[in-house]
This record gives sequence, C-alpha cells and structure tokens, in this order.
Amino acid sequence: MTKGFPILTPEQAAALVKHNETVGFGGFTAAGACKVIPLALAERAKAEHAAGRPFKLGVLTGASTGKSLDGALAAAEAIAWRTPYQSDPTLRKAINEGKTKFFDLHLSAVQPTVRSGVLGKVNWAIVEASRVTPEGEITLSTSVGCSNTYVRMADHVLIELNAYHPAELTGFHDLYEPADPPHRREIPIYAPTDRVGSTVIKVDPKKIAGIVHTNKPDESGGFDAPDPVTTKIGENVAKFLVDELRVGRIPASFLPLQSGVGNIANAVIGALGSSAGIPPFMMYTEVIQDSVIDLIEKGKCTFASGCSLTVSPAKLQQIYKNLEYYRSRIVLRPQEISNSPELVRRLGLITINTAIEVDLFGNVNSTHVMGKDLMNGIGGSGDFTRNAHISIYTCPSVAKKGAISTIVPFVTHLDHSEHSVQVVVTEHGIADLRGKAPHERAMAMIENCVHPEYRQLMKDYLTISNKGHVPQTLQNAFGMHQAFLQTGDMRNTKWLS
Ligand code: 0RQ
Repeated sequence: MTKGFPILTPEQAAALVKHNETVGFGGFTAAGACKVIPLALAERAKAEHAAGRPFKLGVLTGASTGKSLDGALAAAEAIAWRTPYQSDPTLRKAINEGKTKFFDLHLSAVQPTVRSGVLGKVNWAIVEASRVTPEGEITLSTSVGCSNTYVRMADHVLIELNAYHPAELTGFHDLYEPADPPHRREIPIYAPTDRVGSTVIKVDPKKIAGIVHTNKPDESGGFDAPDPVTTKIGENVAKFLVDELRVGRIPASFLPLQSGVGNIANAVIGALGSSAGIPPFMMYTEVIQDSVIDLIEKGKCTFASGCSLTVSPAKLQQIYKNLEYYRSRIVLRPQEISNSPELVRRLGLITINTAIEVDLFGNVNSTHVMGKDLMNGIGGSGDFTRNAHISIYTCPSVAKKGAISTIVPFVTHLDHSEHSVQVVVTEHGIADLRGKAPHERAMAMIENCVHPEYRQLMKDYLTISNKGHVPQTLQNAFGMHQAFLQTGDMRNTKWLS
C-alpha cells in the first residue's frame, strides 16, 4: 500500500522540518489529529533549545487537537504562532502569558485565509490517514479539518498512517474545495446528505516526503454524564423547539441542527433525542459527538454531516464494527464546507452553542474570561450563529459555584452581537429575544435566565440605567466583574448611582 514512499520513524520525519517553517496539521479536535510526529517535533525542539539553537514553528490546525500535538509542542515552547481554536491547558497558559502568539479565526475562514497567502507559505502538511495508495490518494481518518487545503498547498507532505483506523473508511469523507473569487460558484449542497466532492485527497506522490506507521487511538476524552443543570438546559432547548414546531415557525419536517462541542452540547443533543415532540432530524454540524451516534442508532438522527467524529473510544469501535450502516448515515467534510455561512443560511440551520457569558441584551462572549484570558477560541460558533435560521445560546446561569453570574450587564469580550443571537437558554428557562427592544430583552433575560440570587441585582441595574435605547450605565457596566476581581464573588456587587 505504501510502496514507493520513504518509511520514516517519527524522529526522522521531525528532522526534516526546519526552524521557522509553517506546518499545517490535519485533524479537527483530537479526532484524526497527528499523534507521533508532533511528539517527535517537541523532543527535537527541546534538544535544539538545550543546544542553544532556536526551534519554533508556525502552527496551523483545523481546530483543537490532542495532547500529543498542542500539548507537547506548547510544553516544548515550539510554537511561534498558532491559529485557530485550541483547548489545551498548556497552550492556553502560554497564550495567556504572552509567550505564544495566537490569533483567532472563524473555522470556515481558515482555508480561504491560508489560500489568500496572508499567513505566508505552508511548508509542511502533516496529516493522519487510514489509507494511502502509490498514486498519492489519501483517505483521512476520523476528521477532515483543513487537510485537503494544507496537503494541496504545502511544499511537502508527511503522513501518519494509522492502522488503528480501518482502511475501509474510504467513502466517509466528501472533500470539496471551492474556487476563490472572482471564480467562485455556489457550493452545490442543497441537503445535509448531498455529496459533492472526492472521497480521497489526491496529491502528487513526489510531494510525499515520508510515511510514519502508527497504531494509536484518538486522544478524545469522553464526556461527563449529564448533571441536573445540563439536563435541565437540554430540556428547555427541547421545549423551545417543540413550541416553535407547534406554532409552525419550524416546518413539520424539522430543520437540520448544529450543536457546539462540550458537556453542555452533548447533554442538549441527548435531551432533544429523548423529546417525544421532536421528530427525527438531520445534523449539519462540525463535531459529531457521542450523543449523535446514540441518536443515529435509535433512528432519531437520520443523518449527520460534520467535520469530525469526536467520539469516545467505545463509540468509535461501535462505528467500526458496523461500518456499512454508518457509511450511509455520516459524512465528514472540510471545515469551510461543514461551517460554510452560505450553507448554514441555505439549509436553514437551528444552531445551538455555548456561551461563557451573555449580557442582558443578548451579546455573547464565547472566548475570554473577564475580558482578558482566552478559554478556547471562537471555533465555529460565529459561522453558525450569524447565519442561522434560529440561533440559540445555552449556558448554566452561574459558574464557579455561584460566584459568577454568566448573565451580566455587558459582556467583557464580544464574539456574537445582539443582532445575531436570538434565543438564550439556561437551566431556569428560555429568553426568546426575537422581536424585542433592548429593555424588553433585558427583562426577558432577568425573568427567564438569570439565577434567582442575581435577579434583584439585575433589576436594580435596569432601574439605574433607565435612559436611552439601550439602558446601560457605563460606570456600572463591568461592576459585577469588578466585584468578582476584588472580592471573589459577583454577589458583592454595589452599583454606583
Ligand atoms: O471551567 O472547568 O475550570 O470549572 O469555563 O465551562 O460550563 O463546563 O462548559 O465545557 O461546554 O465550555 C464556552 C468554553 C463552554 C465552550 C465554552 C468556566 C467553567 C469551566 C467550561 P472549569 P462549562 P463547556 C463548535 C462551537 C466556543 C467555541 C464554540 C467553547 C469552563 O463551549 O469553547 O462555541 N465555545 N464552538 O467554570 C469564568 C464565566 C464562565 C467561566 C464558564 N462566565 N466566567 N469562567 N466558565 N463560564 C465547536 C468548535 O468550534 C470546535
């Protein structure tokens, strides 16, 4: 299968990459992320640093990766700059300490941005594959991310050929790269099930600098079991959608769903699945999580289009034991397609994402704590929210055991504006912000979403801030955050009148 290509050890592969080069890594989340070459690159960086020589790389990915990629490279101080979304604790710390340059991108924008040349040359594409033919046909593994673009644009390609994944994965991927303006046409997808591209990446075999054989599972962690708060949030989202269906604002055939990543998102999809009022639906999303696989088995989710199969090892085995069943129910696409604003708008998605904080008027912060420290990144949330048929944000009403209200007068960092955010759901209820003026929005948030311990504080804020179209008082807008920073608890907030 790999005849004709140099077979390398991870160390030999890592030795080919030079200081200051830019690497486009395949994968999306830990699914399909490279596992052994980045570890060897990290060791190389440590050795170079110990010898007094610099060794840092520009690192492009699809989204977050596994600990052997972002975690190892960050710990080895081998990342000069990094984009887009990440979720690794070591890398997050390096970014927040100013040691690693990070700039965020909407996930749908990564491939067009790289193609535009703004980020410079891509020297290496390093991708995981389940199959490679001597003609240079690469079948990816559990995700696509930006792999098709990185492989096409890079000077050289290194492949981790991972025997953990069956070679029969061919057919799960649909790889389509739109032309750039002014030659771009519409992306010809009119239903989540449509396939419009190639099942494999085709590359000039001469560009493949080597193959490293591996046999390693994805480093995807499982999810926490839903707790009473996430279960209630899920039930509230389901209630909202059932009501929309009943009054005819969602067609009886339902609309495709997008759901973010994480414990809350997983619990929400689980709750939608067990809601008798919601008919079988399709997903057009970026991350296919465990709960989606359960719903496919139950017939509640009839098709899932995504960018990655970010599932626990047990769920992946379930899929691998029943490949033919899943082949007709799952498709993996590049992120500029799974997250395409054009397609989100055309397909009429109901989007469900998670906020760090939301303000009384519906502005959402998805990325920064207290306006300063990066959590993960905007990911696909902006791609979906801005273009959704109905955009929903979920979050628990409080964080840090109640010391932080996630509903605040004004967000400390803005990712999604009040113009894009339509519905907010916490464990206490649903604030439908559509068709409401700012003061009405604030009342809907207080009555339905704010934790009871913070309701009076919020009402008092509105009493002081009662002038203008948006009832804000600038000297108080960050008063709750100031109280947290000074006393460790937002419940100690005192408004200035
Ligand atoms: O911290 O673990 O230290 O306690 O944030 O919060 O409640 O466990 O929620 O895991 O679903 O993540 C927004 C970060 C939520 C995620 C975010 C603290 C909280 C906890 C995590 P601890 P939860 P989740 C598709 C869509 C942006 C990208 C996106 C995210 C930790 O969903 O990254 O939507 N979204 N992509 O305690 C201080 C607050 C806080 C807070 C929560 N107000 N202040 N800390 N936390 N609220 C996916 C992709 O694009 C790949």
